[in-house]
Order: sequence, then structure tokens, then C-alpha cells
Amino acid sequence: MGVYLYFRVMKVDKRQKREEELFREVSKGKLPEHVAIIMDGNGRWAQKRGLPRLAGHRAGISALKKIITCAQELGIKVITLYAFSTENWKRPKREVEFLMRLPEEYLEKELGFLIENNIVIKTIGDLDEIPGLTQKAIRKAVASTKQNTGMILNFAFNYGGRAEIIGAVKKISREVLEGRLQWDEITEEIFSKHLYTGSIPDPDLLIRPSGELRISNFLLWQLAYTELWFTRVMWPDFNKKYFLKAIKDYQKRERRFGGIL
Ligand code: V0D
Repeated sequence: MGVYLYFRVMKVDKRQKREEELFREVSKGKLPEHVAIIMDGNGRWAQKRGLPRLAGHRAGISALKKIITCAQELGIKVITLYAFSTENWKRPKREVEFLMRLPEEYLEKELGFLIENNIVIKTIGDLDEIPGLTQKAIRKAVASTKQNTGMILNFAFNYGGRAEIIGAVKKISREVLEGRLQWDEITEEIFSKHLYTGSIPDPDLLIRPSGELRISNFLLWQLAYTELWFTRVMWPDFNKKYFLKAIKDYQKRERRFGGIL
């Protein structure tokens, strides 16, 4: 019994030390300002354990909380989380209904924490198409964190990258038609400002768990020079250690933005 406990304590100790060690090893002067994450692998995580897919989505919330805390501790300015894509409507009706209730459930429990921690909640995507109660919960969260000045927590909800680009094209062509903008004034900068992300800087780092090696219609324009980091770990198993490892790897890379340095 004594020996067993000794080893358990040592093991826990070692694990914690590794996390703290990683945290210290991240160079605080070279942090990515904006980290985007595709929270993928929840359904598969559950199915591997013989659980319903819905259990995986719920388990994904605890990973989400850990990463928000870690990003906040590091001093990251923006995290964008891919929660629901325009393509996810094709999933079984029951799963879609369950997913649509998650923002409410999440915000009911976490909004207090987010407000206290000076976090600003934003969303990108088409909120008009989602159920009324879900919209209401999200709009309330956005409104009640608007005055905050800390980290931006940006949820991509009913988001599609191509739809976003078409939206920007429509807004710009309207301005041109109505004489508020000259056609030859259209620059990359102007175009960017018409995307959902508006004045948010482009992501420096994209993290995709679950072993898929695709962008899947996420932030198509904004990811032009973003460093990509993939892992086979499923989102519910994603934790601070993986997050810190991704940032450390990012810091080792040399970003050239098309130049040669
Ligand atoms: C399920 C893991 C928070 C990923 C996390 C329907 C899959 C839990 C939100 C959320 C989801 C969205 C908007 C907002 C506040 C919170 C969320 C979805 C899925 C999409 F303003 N978790 N979460 N949204 N999951």
C-alpha cells in the first residue's frame, strides 16, 4: 500500500512538473498572437470508447476549458475555435440538435468565469440561421463581455470560409455600386476588413487534432501564411501539454511570409 501510494504520488508529481516545465520553456516574447483551433475528433473519441457521439461532444467542453485557461495564462491575444461548420448540418438531426444546445449549456456554466477573466466573446459565421434560443444565449454572452479588454475568444459557429469570402465580395460590390467605394480602391486590406474577422489579425498558428490533415473550409483567406500544427490526439484528450508543445514547435519555425530572409 505504502509503495503503491509512493509511486502514484511520484507519477502525478512528474506529470505536473512536465506541464510546468513546458510552460516555462515557452518563450513569452515570441508568442503567437492569434491561435486558431479545429476542435475535431469528439465523435470518434466517444465511438472508440463505445459511447454515443454526443458524449464526445460534451467531453470536448472540458478540453476547451483547459485550453482557454492556458491561453489566458500565456497571454495569447486571440483564440478562434471552430465549433460548427456550415457543412455540419448534414449530420444526423439528433446530433445537430444536441450540438445546438451546447453553447447555451456551456455559457450557462462558464459566462461568469469568462466575465471575471476579462475575456471578450466574439463569433464569426451566420448566426441568423441557428435556433432562436442558441442565438439568444450567444448574443447575450457577446453583449456582456463587450466592455472587457482581455483575450478574445472567437467562436466560429455556422461558419464556412467560402461563404465568408462570397459575403465579402457582395458587401464590396454593393459599396462600389452605391458609389461609396471605387473599384480600384479594393486592396487586400480592404477585402480583409469585409470578412467576419474584420480587424482581428490573421492566425499565426492553426492547431488541428484528430489526425485529419485538411483545412476543411476554415478561415480560407486568413490562413494564407499561418503555421499549421497537426496531432492524432482527439479533441477531448487535448490538454495544456499538447497546447504548449504546439506553441513551442511554432516558436522553433522560421516564418518567412514568402520572403527569403
Ligand atoms: C462541441 C468541443 C462551446 C467541440 C467543445 C454547436 C464540439 C464543445 C460552444 C460555444 C461545442 C459556441 C458559441 C459560443 C459559446 C460557446 C460550442 C458548438 C460545439 C457548436 F458563443 N462548446 N461548443 N459550440 N462543443
